[in-house]
Amino acid sequence: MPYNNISVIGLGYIGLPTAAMLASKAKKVIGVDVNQKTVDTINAGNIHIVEPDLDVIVKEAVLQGYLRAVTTSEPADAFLIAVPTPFKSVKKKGLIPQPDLSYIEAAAKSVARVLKKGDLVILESTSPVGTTEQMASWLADARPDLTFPQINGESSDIRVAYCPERVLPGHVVRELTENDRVIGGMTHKCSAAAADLYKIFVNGKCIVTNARTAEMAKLTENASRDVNIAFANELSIICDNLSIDVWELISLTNLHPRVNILQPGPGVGGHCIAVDPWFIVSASPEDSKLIKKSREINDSKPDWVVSKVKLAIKRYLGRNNSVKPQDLKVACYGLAFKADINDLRESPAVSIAKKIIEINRGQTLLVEPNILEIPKELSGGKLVNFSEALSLADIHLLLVDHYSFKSQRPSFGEIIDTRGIWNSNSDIV
Ligand code: SAJ
Repeated sequence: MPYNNISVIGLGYIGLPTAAMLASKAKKVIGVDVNQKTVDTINAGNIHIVEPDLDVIVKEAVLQGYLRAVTTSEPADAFLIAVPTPFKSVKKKGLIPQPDLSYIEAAAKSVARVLKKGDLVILESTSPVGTTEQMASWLADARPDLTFPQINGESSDIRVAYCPERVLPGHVVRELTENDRVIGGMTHKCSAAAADLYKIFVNGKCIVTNARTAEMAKLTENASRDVNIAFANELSIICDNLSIDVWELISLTNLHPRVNILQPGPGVGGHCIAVDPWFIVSASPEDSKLIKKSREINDSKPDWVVSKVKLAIKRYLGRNNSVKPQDLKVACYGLAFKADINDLRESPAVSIAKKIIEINRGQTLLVEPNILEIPKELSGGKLVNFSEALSLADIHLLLVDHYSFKSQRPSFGEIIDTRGIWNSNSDIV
């Protein structure tokens, strides 16, 4: 199947780069997004997200007429759905978050209107096991005139597959082409059709399985990282109790050829690792003990960091009788959810900074070199640059290991380093 007209539904962090890569291979791509502003931005050859090298590819694709954005679905040969799958907010503490598939349902219904015999529909959104089958049944309900693989198997009019993205924010353009892809068709022909589509821009291997295994593979990748980070976070608390430098400890243990521990931090942020493991837990609550515990360990790390700051404040004021609590300056270094990006969504650093602003009677200084304005929820703090914070603050709280923070460590005051870049055993670059 040549796939000359491809539609990508959802032009966010995954959909837009994928649309741009397809368009860069001289395919006519129609990007669909419900947000008119996003659509206008892309049609003007610009991008609404920060991702290295993507701006140039999108501009070129729009200028050459290969990429066009719209707000409602149009006919195409293949449809790639890359919309968000958040979880529903939990009303009571202790309840397991449940996935919210409403964006996929809306996307499926909008695609169903323009489907024709021979089309391929791929779900890319990170989803609980069984979502591809659910999506196929939404499509079938909306289009009784077409046949689908869940009933008609290999002879169906429409091919349906699940293919998760695995790209790392900040490296999306490279990883989209280089990473291997797991392709889970609802039938063999569905898998083959989807593999043909990805081969347009993927240089990595396209490995075929069934839809449920592909869904679980994506959740497992992120849950594996979450569990490993939880182990590192648990170690960091134990090491703090025992006066051991956890970063030195991990670097030493990782010298063992079969040990590879990840890094502790102030908690796990972003919209993937902190969310996806819940899709496994909610499907199998009794049997996901380790995955659930890891989520809880990582989610509780920000509170532990705040308790360390409270202790540091007490210590500092105890040592410096002349400093009044209202004169104390606490600096939070970094607000993004991880190093060298400007994305503050679901960032543990933001939730910690917010609590520091609440508990600190003096001024809270916020350092985030990748943003120009602080979010509303942190309006009680003051955005300053790195050197101002180093020279003004009494308490220095390192939350994100941005490259620029590695050049200098504070020379006075209390230091709480949640990323291990200022601890005495780390090198200053
Ligand atoms: N983190 C640590 N310690 C570590 C590594 C990460 O505390 O050793 C924290 C980060 O600071 C951040 C969070 O974890 O707050 C998540 O960061 P990340 O770099 O682990 O992952 P994401 O969310 O940027 O991207 C992940 C990736 N998944 C895996 O590496 C298994 C990416 O490949 C996925 O495509 C992406 O989730 C996704 O979209 O699901």
